[in-house]
Amino acid sequence: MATLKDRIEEVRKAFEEAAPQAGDAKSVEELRTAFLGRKRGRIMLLFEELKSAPAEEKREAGRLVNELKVAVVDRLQALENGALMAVRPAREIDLTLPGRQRYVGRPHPLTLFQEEIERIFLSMGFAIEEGPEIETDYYNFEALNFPPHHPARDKWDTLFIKGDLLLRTHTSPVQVRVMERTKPPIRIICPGRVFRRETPDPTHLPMFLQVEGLVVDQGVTFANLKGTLEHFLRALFGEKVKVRFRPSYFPFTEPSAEVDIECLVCSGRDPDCRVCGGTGWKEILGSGMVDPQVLKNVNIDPEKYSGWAFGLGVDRTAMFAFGIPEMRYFYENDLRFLRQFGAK
Ligand code: 2NM
Repeated sequence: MATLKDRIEEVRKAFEEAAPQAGDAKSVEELRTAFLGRKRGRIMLLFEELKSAPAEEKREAGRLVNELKVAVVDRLQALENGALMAVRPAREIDLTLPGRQRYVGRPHPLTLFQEEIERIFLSMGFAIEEGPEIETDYYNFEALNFPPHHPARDKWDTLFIKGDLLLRTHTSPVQVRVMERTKPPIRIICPGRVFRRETPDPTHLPMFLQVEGLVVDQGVTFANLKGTLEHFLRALFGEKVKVRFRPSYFPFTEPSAEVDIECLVCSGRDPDCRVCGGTGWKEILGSGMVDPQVLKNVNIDPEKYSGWAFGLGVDRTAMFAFGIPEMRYFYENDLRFLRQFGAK
């Protein structure tokens, strides 16, 4: 009579014969049911028989059935993997094709323009300083010689936050902070976001970019202001550009001047020019000699030191330089607009 051990060997042989025939997922599954199925699987039946086997056979037969089961489970897994691998893609994959193209980012046009301005001043030995966008009334106005309730404040229509806090209307407070903590000589520019209560239109937005500059030292004169700003405007707009200074007023400078360059759109030839209004000139920046009261406010002795300062709207100037009719284009982030600037 065949022993349990013989029947284990029989099942093992049967599995080894059947396994190579299982080529797809379905036949692998059928093989699994035939040998490992919970009720009728041939290995499971061996486990049943094992229960009633005589004690002297049980030990070795038990070990053999277990070994067989582990071997069958392993082999079925391998067969299943093979069946999955055999499923071919509908089309062959062409590995020589290029990968999916990724978009390469680029600096925003206002960033490029601001950096151009920064490079010119850095080349003249200026340093770049930054400061908070939320300011106190003192740094935004009082230290700059605007007394409370003075009508000059109306020109800087302010977004107040709470109590003493407001959104800075210019980057001059950065210059006040630098003058407070630094001894002259001071040569800085302060780029950054500024905020004013404006109704948006083609040339005004409630947030825009500014660059302000400041020089404080012994013996600094209006001639230094004029020469430096002329050099800056020629570096930015071209060596041949015509520059003119016009008297003006700012609370923090005395005397003050507005600086114009010739209209690069019409060169003064179009009486109906939309950019210069037919004047032939375009205002680019405001400037002046720092008021002695401002120097006193930051503990710099105006008898010993003098200084000049300027302020320029980056957005407005970039519009003029690039011939853009709408300030909002800079902030809409339409790629058809943004892709026209900087490296291809
Ligand atoms: C301008 C025009 C003129 C200016 C003055 C100062 C400071 F801090 F020195 F007083 N900062 N910026 C200034 C002067 C700004 O913007 C149109």
